Amino acid sequence: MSSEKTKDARPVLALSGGVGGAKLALGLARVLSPGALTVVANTGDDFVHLGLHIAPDIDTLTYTLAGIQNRDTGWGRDDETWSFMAALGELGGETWFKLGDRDLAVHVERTRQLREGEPLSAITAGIARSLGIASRILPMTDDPVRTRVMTPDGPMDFQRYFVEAQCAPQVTGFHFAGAADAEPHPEILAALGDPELRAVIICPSNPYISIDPMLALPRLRAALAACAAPVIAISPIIGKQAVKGPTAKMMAELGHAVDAVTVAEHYGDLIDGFVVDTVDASAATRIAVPVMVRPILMRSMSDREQLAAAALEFADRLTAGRA
Ligand code: FO1
Repeated sequence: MSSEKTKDARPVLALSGGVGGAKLALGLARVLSPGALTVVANTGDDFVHLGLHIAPDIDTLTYTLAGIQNRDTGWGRDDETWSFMAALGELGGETWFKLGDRDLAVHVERTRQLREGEPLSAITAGIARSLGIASRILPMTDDPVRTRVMTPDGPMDFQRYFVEAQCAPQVTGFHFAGAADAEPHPEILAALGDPELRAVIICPSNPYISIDPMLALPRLRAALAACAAPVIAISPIIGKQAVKGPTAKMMAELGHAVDAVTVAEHYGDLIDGFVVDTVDASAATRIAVPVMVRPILMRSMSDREQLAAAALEFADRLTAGRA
């Protein structure tokens, strides 16, 4: 897009879940000066599987920012082979959660380092460095937080709900075990308090299962509420449909209208601006904060870059309007 010379070096903080959020994170990384972007990753989806610590959203962000994500699934690595899964299946092992051969290396190495006492954030930074990523990827916390999905039949561990049950059970709510006592990573709090911070971008991730686990950390939520920089969220809903995943299904099951307005209301006072798709232009009058209306579906790299640049310009306009 723009040449290196014109790229903005002011720091930007993005909050992101997996696939949908990672697309915009990549757009932000590409329009900003190298190193200007810090992405906070949801770790509520993390779990221990086959003895390995799996961190799906960290890995989706890492692979996407490194340009080596699996383009068919959105999660996992490109050029993947599945010999390990096939061999595990022959032994009658658990195959409901697919770990590719190349992806496996990350889980094995992460688990080894965690056992040696390294914090998840340092391990994540090391993996990102090895893959040549200039942006910083920060787990929301180094403490364990686990998302549980409430259903009429009782609580379910997140990945059992999401992958094994393919989001079929009705949801009645969510619980983020450990969140109340978890400390946000100190660099997140430092970034939110930095007077130079240009913007906070809430990526078009699922508000309930990708962004809420972060907002459930009391000190992170308070720091976001107190942040001087504009906080801009991008809608994960276009019309009455989620761009990806179960967001629309969850909204309906929770008794909310399935539209962008519900997402803006969900974030409430935490956001200073909201970006909706052109098909939702008429919703703008029902949203309590300034709204930018533009295409938000990210099919191409240029879509990712243009949406990222537009969200940052929107933030700059809000900052200028405050002066
Ligand atoms: N998602 C699936 O739908 N099926 C899988 O078998 C699967 C395996 C998997 C392995 C590693 C990884 O990092 C992610 C993986 N995901 C899989 C994605 C995933 O767990 C979810 O998309 C996220 O947790 C939701 O953001």
